Parts: sequence; C-alpha cells; structure tokens
Amino acid sequence: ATLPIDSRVSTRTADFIGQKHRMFIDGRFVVAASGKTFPVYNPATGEVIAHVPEAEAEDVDRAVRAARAAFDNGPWARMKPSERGRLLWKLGDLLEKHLEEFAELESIDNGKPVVVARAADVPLAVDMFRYMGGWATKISGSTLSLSSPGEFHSYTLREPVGVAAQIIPWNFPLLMAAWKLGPALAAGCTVVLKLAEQTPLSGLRLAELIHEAGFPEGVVNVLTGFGEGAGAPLAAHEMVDKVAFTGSTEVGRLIVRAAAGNLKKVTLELGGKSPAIVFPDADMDRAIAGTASAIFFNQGQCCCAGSRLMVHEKVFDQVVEGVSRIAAKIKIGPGMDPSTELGPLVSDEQFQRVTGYIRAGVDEGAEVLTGGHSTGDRGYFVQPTVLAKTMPEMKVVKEEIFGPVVCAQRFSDDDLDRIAAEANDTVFGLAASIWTDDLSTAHKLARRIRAGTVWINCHNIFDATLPFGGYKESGWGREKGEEAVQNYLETKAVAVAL
Ligand code: TXE
Repeated sequence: ATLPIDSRVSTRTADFIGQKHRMFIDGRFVVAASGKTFPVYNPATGEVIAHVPEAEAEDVDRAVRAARAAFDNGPWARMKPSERGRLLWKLGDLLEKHLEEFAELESIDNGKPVVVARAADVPLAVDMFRYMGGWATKISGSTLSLSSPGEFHSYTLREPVGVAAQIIPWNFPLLMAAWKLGPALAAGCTVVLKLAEQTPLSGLRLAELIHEAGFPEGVVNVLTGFGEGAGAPLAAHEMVDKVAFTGSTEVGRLIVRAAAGNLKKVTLELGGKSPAIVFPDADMDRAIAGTASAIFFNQGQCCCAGSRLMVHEKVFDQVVEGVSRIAAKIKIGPGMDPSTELGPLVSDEQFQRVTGYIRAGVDEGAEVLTGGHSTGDRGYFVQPTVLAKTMPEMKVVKEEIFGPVVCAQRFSDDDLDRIAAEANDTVFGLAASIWTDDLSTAHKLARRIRAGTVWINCHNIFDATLPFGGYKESGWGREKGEEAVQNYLETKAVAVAL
C-alpha cells in the first residue's frame, strides 16, 4: 500500500520517498542483513511515510570492512588528491542540480520549512563539498630544522587517519552529513556514516549521488539504524580509526567510552545553552529580530540556538516585548506550506521533551510572556515561547531544551567581567552572540566568552570556512574550516641522517 505523503511534494520526490529503501554498503544498495526495517514519520502529521533498513552489528561490520578494504588497498588509496577534490566538487554540483528535491526531503522528514531548506540547508551543504574539495590538494607537511643543522634532513607527512565512523543527528540531516563527509574525504579517509533514525531520507538520496559522482566502492558507506543497534557497534568497532559524533552530550560520553577500546581519535559536537547578549547601544530593531531568529530558527533545534536571552535592564522590556511580539506573529504550519515560518518539532519524543521543559519552567516560577503550548490537532507543533522571571538554577536555564523556547534574563551590570561570568555560567560552551554598536565592548567581551563561536550582531552564521565546535561539555574539536580537515589527518615525522 502507498503511504500518505504531503500533496505539495513533487512527484519526483514522492517517488523517491515511496521506493523500497536500501542502505549503501561497498558501492551497492542493500537491505539489512536481518531484513528488518523501521518507520519514518512526517512530523507535520505523525503519519508513517516510509520504511528504511534497520542496520545492526552485522551490517555495521560489513560496512566497516568495506571502508577498511577501500582505505587499505582500493583505488582510493592511490588516487591523486586533485581527483579526490574533483569528486567532492562533482558531488556538490549534483546536489545543487537536485536542490529542490533535497529541500523537499528535508522538509518532509525533519519538519523544517521548505523555504529554509532551499535557502540554507541545501546550499550550505553544496558549499561545504566544494570548499572541502579545495582542501584535498592543499594538505602538506613541512620541512624542519633539527637542533643539529646539516646532519639531518627532516620533514612531516600528513596522512589520512584511516576509516572514519560518523554519527549524525536529525536537526540538519543533509548539512550534518556534508560537514562530516567533506573533510574526511578531502583528507583521504574512508567513511561509514550512520544517519539519524528520525531523518534518514536525504542521506539515502545523497548516497545515490555519491554513487553517481563516481567515488570508488567502499569509500563512503551509509547506514540507517538506531543509536544502540547501529551507532554503538560502529563507535566500538576495532577496525575504525576515528569517530566523529554530533548529538547529545549524554551520548557523547558513551561514544568516548566506546572509542576507548582501540583508542580511536574522537571529535564531538554536543549540546549548548548559548547566550544572546544585548547591550543598550545596540541597533534595537536588528537586535530584536536577530535574537528572535537566534532561538526560533529551525524550531529552536540548533545546538547553538540563542536560548538564553541576556538583556541589559535599560532595554530589557523593549527587547523582550519585541521578541515576544515576533514570536506571537510567527506563522506555524507544515514545512511544505511555502508560507510556513516555523514547522513542527522533529518527533513525538522531542515534542514531549520540549513541552515537558515548558511545564517544568512554569512549575519553577517562570512567567510565560508568549506561547507556552503545543498547537495544531496533529503533528508535533510547539508555539514559539518566551519565558521571563527565569532564575539561574531553573532546569529551563541550565539544560538544553532544543525547541523554540527562550529564557529572558536581565543584567544590570556594566562590568564586562561580570557579564561574561554570567554568560559563562553553564556547563556548555558552544556559541554566543553579542549585540552592541560599541566595538570595544564587542571585542573585549568576545575574548571573555568561553565558547567556540562568538557572533557579533548576528547569530547562526554557518559558513564553510568558519571552524565550529565547543568549549567545555559542548565537545571536542572543530568542524568546518581548515581545522575540520586536520581532524582526519595524522602527522608523521621523518628524519634522515645525512
Ligand atoms: O540525540 P542522540 P537525540 C540534543 C538535544 C536533544 C537531545 C536528544 O538536546 O533534545 O540531544 O536528542 C545516535 N551509540 N541534541 O536523542 O541520541 C543516534 O542514533 C552511538 C543536540 O536525538 O544523541 C543519532 O544518530 N550512537 C544535537 C545520534 O546519535 C548513538 C543534535 C544523535 O542522537 C547512541 C541532536 C549510542 N549509544 C540532539 N545513541 C546537536 N549537538 O546538534 C544514540 N546514537
């Protein structure tokens, strides 16, 4: 029987969604060894729209062995860097050619507005592949002068680390795949990528483009499956050299333990509780619109969402009322409706989690300025919500909500050290934004914030060149930019006695 799909989805995309889905292992599209599948939901309706293979340890093992063989002695191992770069560039081109289809897949699978996926998720993924394609030819070591000059010739080689296991979340399914695959492939690694169980569709379609682009078999393997069933055996597999994970801090810790067995190299991009700090001298219209978007973009499901709105008391009412007014006017609806500004949350689980946090906030004494409820008669819709009277020890202030819920906090200080201390009063350290027209305030405070990204008069800027990642419990290492490529390289020192 055909499953229900939003009628606004094009025939081409609907055909893909309706097909029998297969994973991508060793250059072939295959079902799970067990034959098991699991359902994929449309978060706007709660309906099942597809079934995908459920990878388990046996499938993981096949994929890892394929990646291992491709790394150790396949054509990939001998390929010229310029050819790797060309393949990455070609993948970017193919993705761009199918931009509309990918925008629809992201919207139907994740819930996000199709207009956002079209303008952000897909073009950013295209950029990432092209940018990383450029790095393939720019990886080089250096010559070194030893302490006994003239007696040695010495240099370093930069070599791919090997087989990379990559585990990604559901908030930007395609873009997270691009952030992971791009640098690994530029460096010459081979990959087993496990998609998030909530959002497997765009990654499976991407596997078809990877095949079409002409990557040798086994270089990229794409699995669909659950965290415990597929993610855990992948993170623990003895033939994997490196694991890169994006997701919850809780699972991040499990990844570290799993990686300890054969001491895989690990990078982690985890949760956040990022402050957006507004000073009285900021351009108020820009700060209000910008801090609203900082939290409500992607339904608040961004690890770097501006979830703590810190406003100087002189402009607190103006800013918080402004953000609340924007929140109340945001058009909520199915992602496929082109007028939708805020879609549903990704899953029933996230819906329960986010509405639970709102209830906990109210119970602890927070005041709901706007929103505060779920909405719609089906699907996982939650109103954009502004909470005031929030205290530092409240759950809603301390923990990552990962939904369209912002906690407004007032500061009265003009001392940047104390403002920074308040901004840094979290176990996380992923991002922050500073809203001011004073250059000194902006740059002085930027240095004092313990976070991997500081945006000034902007938020959620995700350029391929900018390293992204966390201080403290927000993770290890950086994605994007040159640093992302370094994560996939080993350094070898060679010394020759002359
Ligand atoms: O994340 P999980 P969930 C945060 C956010 C959200 C919370 C829970 O606060 O509310 O996490 O989301 C795989 N071994 N972020 O439960 O479980 C899983 O299959 C190996 C922040 O969806 O961390 C998926 O592919 N892998 C975040 C991926 O981990 C395992 C984005 C992420 O899922 C595993 C997402 C295991 N034992 C959630 N268990 C961000 N930093 O952007 C699960 N996985």
